Amino acid sequence: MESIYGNHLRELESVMEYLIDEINTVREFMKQEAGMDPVEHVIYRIKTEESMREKCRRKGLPETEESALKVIHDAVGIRVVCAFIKDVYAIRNHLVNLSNCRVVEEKDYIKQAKPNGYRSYHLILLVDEKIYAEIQLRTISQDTWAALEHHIHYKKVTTEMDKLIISELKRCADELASTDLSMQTIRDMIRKSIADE
Ligand code: 0O2
Repeated sequence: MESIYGNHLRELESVMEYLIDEINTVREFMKQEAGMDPVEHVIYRIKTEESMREKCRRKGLPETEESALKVIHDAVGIRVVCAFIKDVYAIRNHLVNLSNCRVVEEKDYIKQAKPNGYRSYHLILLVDEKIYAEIQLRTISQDTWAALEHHIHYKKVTTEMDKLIISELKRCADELASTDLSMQTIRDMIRKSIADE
């Protein structure tokens, strides 16, 4: 069977590499400036053939190159996990200002969490007016929570136990968000105290 990406796989890879390079550049810059790596880890992938076809079916789209590259925007996916909330926004600011990238969509699920408690910053960029890439930026706590929640993400809620699990997860998400804010405040205080010395 022909690839759903036609002959564009190499282009997808090179856009992914370009964005990773940019993330590393701002990461290095911030490291030099503040003496601390703002990024805990980065993961990235080109959506697999099977996963892209499954997404097309789920969205009622034909399994074509057009759907995979133009209608669906996460063939290229990058997740940047930071220790602190302010670093999420600093990296976001760098990416949205890249001259060859146009912001197509931004969803700030950190300021406005999903009803289930999901928090993350989602950015869709159109690179060189050609290739879309989805970048998810989040803190370590948000990432830990999302990984756990992923197990039940697509599960139908049927039993009382399911409802309890969902409400407990939401409670954890809110507690983690409050801890993220406290950790940010502590870091700001440490930096101020060092600067004042
Ligand atoms: P995968 O396998 O992670 O790629 P769309 O991208 O159009 O299907 P939507 O709702 O417009 O969906 O986009 P949104 O809200 O920006 O979410 C896209 C991605 O964010 C998802 O990708 C997940 O990776 C992640 N995400 C969104 N909501 C949740 C959530 O409640 N829990 C967790 N754990 N992750 C979430 P995919 O394509 O669903 O899956």
